[in-house]
Amino acid sequence: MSQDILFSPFHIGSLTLPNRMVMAPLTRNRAGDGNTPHALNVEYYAQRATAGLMISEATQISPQGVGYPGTPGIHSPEQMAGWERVTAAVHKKGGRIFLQLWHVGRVSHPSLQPDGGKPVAPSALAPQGETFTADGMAPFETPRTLDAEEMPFIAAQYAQGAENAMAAGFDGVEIHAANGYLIDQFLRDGTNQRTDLYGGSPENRRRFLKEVVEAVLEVVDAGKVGVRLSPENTFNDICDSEPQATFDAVAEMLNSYHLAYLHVVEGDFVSGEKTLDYPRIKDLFGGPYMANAGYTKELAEKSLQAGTADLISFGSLYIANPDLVVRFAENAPLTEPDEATYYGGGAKGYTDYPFLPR
Ligand code: 8OZ
Repeated sequence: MSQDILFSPFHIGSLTLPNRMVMAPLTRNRAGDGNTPHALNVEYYAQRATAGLMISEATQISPQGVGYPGTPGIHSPEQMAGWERVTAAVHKKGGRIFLQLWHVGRVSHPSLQPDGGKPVAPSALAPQGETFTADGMAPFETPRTLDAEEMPFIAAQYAQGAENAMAAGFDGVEIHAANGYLIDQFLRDGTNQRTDLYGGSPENRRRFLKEVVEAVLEVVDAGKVGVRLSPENTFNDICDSEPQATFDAVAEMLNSYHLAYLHVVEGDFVSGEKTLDYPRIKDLFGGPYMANAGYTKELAEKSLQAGTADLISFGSLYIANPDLVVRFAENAPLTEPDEATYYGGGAKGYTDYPFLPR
């Protein structure tokens, strides 16, 4: 079997990716004051610029969209200026980077909300468990139900975030519709118990995502817009009674927009189970398909060869191996990531992972 496909080019929109390896979006909680990217973040992204494509860590579109301390935003001039330094450094190294547009919905806490108010969600259902706040772990609180009239306003904030990202030099944007955050809360019937146009049938539950995609496409070319889904992930206490039907409907809806790609977190990263028919979701979408979660070099090659994916994104491998492309190409040993330094802190466990000697 040829081992070359991982290192072969791929076109999305007007971009040529030199290889099929994508750096997955990774929350690292190391933004500076005002949730602004700073020098440390510039160095981290620049180190990883040999990826075929990089996707930024999840980045909030509004103060209401914030879910954790130290995550960056794309809604203030300072944040845009910080990101501009990141994109300039990545481009100088020959890389390409999309920004991931994020609103956490109910996965927030009053202490993180601009007015100390309740987080917002499709329905007033709190996630089970506790969340990170600036003062340590705290129980989730019951969110406020969004009015239908508020939805176009939030969709417009996604579009503003996309416009800001493009102005800050990103090559495109990824709409974060995965992992139990706001859009995913609308998609799944465990968190969406609405009886209006935004709830009930799969067609109604996908409506908010459709409106966000259409709002973003008003300001960014379709070839520069990706969407991320996680059809069976239970992270952030989310579930659906019929995930295959729900996400078949989502993939079908996304088919008509000629998007850059569909990025799918396959399986449940809490239990490790993978039961859905992902090739079906890929076929219904019809465009470039980026697979994620648990891929090794061998599994990636196998999937690309079989045609069950066009691109593969790597998360934890990219945390610990800034030169992952070279390491895969040379079958060099990989560095193990240190989970204790995933979220928050400084350079340790962030920009100090070794490169192979050159
Ligand atoms: C891990 C910790 C905090 C946030 C996601 C943005 O899962 C995240 C995230 C992951 O998409």
